[in-house]
Formats: sequence, structure tokens, C-alpha cells
Amino acid sequence: MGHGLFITFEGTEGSGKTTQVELLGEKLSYRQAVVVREPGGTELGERMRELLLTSGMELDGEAEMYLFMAARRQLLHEVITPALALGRIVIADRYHDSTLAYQGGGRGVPVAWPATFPRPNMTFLLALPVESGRDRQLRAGKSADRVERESIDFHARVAAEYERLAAAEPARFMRLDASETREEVHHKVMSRVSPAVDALS
Ligand code: T5A
Repeated sequence: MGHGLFITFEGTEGSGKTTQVELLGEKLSYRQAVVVREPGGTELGERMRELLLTSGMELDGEAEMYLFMAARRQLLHEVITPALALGRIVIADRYHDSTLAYQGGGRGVPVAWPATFPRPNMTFLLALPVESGRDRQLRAGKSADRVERESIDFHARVAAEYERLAAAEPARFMRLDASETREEVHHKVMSRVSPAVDALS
């Protein structure tokens, strides 16, 4: 990895990742922070997003895992790695921990961390009860995609896997109570990000 700063946001559906990514992106716009979302961010990624989330296609769990990872590899190649090499800050709305939690924890597929996928410098896990996240999405008028339509049990396994991942790497993960207000969560994010940004310059 270069000398930039790689920040990722993770969590179950409706936990507020996109909201926090936008708040942080605005706060760091003076540094031209690069904001990406997964799956997406490249032509391949956006096509994959359609296939994975809205096509209604029946997919084998392992095939699904490779598709998410192929989209990620392309995003690393086109966007993330060059930005980090230039010393930029990259903020990602989901990254490889999503595959570990959803395809690994949720579907029971064995998922590894490829050597060519950089580890983020910091990862914020937005922890929120699964039902509350679904309520928020409903209130926001967001219709459920292919993964979101899975059972409550599936989403509980995803949440449990996120907790396990965060406990296993306490130096990288910061677990946040996502039931707090947007501003409170953002404040906690900044308490971790600001010193790291100061250390960059
Ligand atoms: N997936 C993805 C995999 O299975 N494997 C993978 O490897 C990857 C990368 C992605 C789907 O793909 C799966 C996981 C997902 O199912 P997506 O459309 O990107 O799909 O969906 P999500 O990432 O889940 O995004 P959502 O938009 O559903 O949820 P967010 O981003 O967590 O939440 P956000 O910020 O949009 O907020 C939801 C609502 O809550 C409000 C917001 O205003 C919004 O209305 N809100 C709050 N309300 C009260 N208090 C707060 N603190 C709030 N923060 C936000």
C-alpha cells in the first residue's frame, strides 16, 4: 500500500454506513478524499452490482463470493491502489469484511483474505439490531435487494460474524453504537480519523 489512508465502513443493512461515509467525505473534501462504494465504482463493479443485487438471478454462494471479490479486485486496480499510492485518503462504503460477514458468516462459504487486497488502516463497524436497520430502510422507502431479502436468521449470522471479526482485530476495528444520532456517530468517527489525518501531513 502507498502512504495514503484507507478507511472502511461496515455493518448490517440500514446501519448508517452511507450516511457516515458522506459526512466523513464532506469533512475530508479539502483533502480530495476518494469515496467508493461496493459493489460499484468501476464499470465492471456497477454491472456486477446489477447482477448481484437486482437481477433476481439464483446464485451459488461461492459463485456470489467470487463475483463480489472480482468487482473488488477491479476497484482496487482502477481506483483504490492508485489513490493510496498518491497519498490520498480513500473512504469505502463496504469492503472485504462484507464478503467475510455475508458470504462467510451468512452463507457459510469459506472466505479467505487475498494477499493482494490491502488491509484498511481503520474499519468502523456500525452495530445496530437487524430489525432496527430494516425499519430505517423501510422508512427511507428503500426496497429490499436480493441479499437484503434473506431471512432474519441470515442477517443475525452476518451480524455475529461482524462482531467476531471486530473482536479478532481490535487495532483495526472501531465498533460504534449505530443507534446513536448521526452526529454522535460522526463525532466518534472523527475522534479516530482526525489524528490519523494529522499524522499524514
Ligand atoms: N454485499 C455487499 C455482500 O453480500 N457481500 C459483499 O461483499 C458486499 C460488498 C449492498 C448489499 O450487498 C451485500 C450487502 C448488502 O445487502 P447496498 O444497497 O449497498 O447493498 O446496501 P447497504 O450497504 O446495506 O446500504 P443501505 O443503504 O441499506 O444501508 P446503510 O448505508 O448502512 O444506511 P444509510 O446510511 O443509507 O441509512 C439508512 C437510513 O437510516 C437513516 C438514513 O437517513 C437512511 O434513511 N439513518 C439514521 N437514522 C437514525 N439515526 C442514525 N444514526 C441514522 N443514520 C442513518
